[in-house]
Amino acid sequence: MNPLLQAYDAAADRAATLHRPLLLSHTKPDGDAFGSLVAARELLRARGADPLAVSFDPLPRTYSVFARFEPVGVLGREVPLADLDHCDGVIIFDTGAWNQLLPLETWLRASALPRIIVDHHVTRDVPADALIIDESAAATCLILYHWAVHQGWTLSPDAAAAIFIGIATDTGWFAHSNTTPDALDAAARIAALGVAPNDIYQRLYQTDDAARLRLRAAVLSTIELAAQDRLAVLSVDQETFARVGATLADTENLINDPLSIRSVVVSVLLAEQKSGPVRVSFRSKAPLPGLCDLDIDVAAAAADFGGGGHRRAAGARIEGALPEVKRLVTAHLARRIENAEAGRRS
Ligand SMILES: [Mn+2]
Repeated sequence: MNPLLQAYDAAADRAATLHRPLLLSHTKPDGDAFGSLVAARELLRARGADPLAVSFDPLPRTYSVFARFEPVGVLGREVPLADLDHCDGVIIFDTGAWNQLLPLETWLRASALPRIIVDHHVTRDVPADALIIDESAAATCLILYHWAVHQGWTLSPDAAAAIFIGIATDTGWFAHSNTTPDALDAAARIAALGVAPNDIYQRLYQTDDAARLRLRAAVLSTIELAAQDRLAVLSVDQETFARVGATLADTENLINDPLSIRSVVVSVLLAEQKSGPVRVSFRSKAPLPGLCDLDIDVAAAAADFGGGGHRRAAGARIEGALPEVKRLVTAHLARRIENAEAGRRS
């Protein structure tokens, strides 16, 4: 039997024993994280459970598309830590890495509750009793879709819409290199259930306020090119956030803009936080004959700074002042690109 199907069954058996599973995802949650939490809550409720979906951070303004669903409580706000005592299991979506679960790391490490992880990332160090891992899946929501279909669980309209959002956002609206026939097929089937793609698109991408566009203008003006224009580096400091009235969450997707330059193969965005390390995101283009002759693994680059992610999309948190971190990261990526270039020529 296909090991993935075995994993679906084993995780479903585990989940069936849980009356009040705690549903978690990563810090700085994205569309796939919220989508997984909303959809899993719906699916498990329909199985008779009473799941508690919790987010470490409030819904970012860029994801107001989720405001139409029952809210996901924020840990320490709507959901006090004591509420977690009533849970009898933990299901973690879209991450398996301790450094993305920091607000509950101590609690989770001390917990004896059964733990299920559903994820599509390569980087993973959190142990679990049941795992559904599909690194080839475009989104955790896509795994959730296949899991539900395999188990014969019906998708409610909210579950279907949440899954669509997760797939659509993780693939950059079906444009990134993870846009597989499988992702398109699932999206088509979900659309056939009554989820209108244009409704989702408008709610996702046409609801910004002016501050976000001003932030985009400010961040794009910081662009620096290195490594024979193959590397683009953007940065944003706290002064800029304050001036345009935007927050860290508003930087979402800005990192993709420099990839519109023909010569650029890697894009980096550095964001200064109010306190703590600089948040650094990495993106790389897929090789394409005549257009992109390099294949840069940004997950490996991020790992060199203690981060992780996917081959074409990764992130890290790096201690230090913004200009210093920028120099460090620029030099590191430039070296990787030059090494890849040298390897290609030899
Ligand atoms: Mn994801």
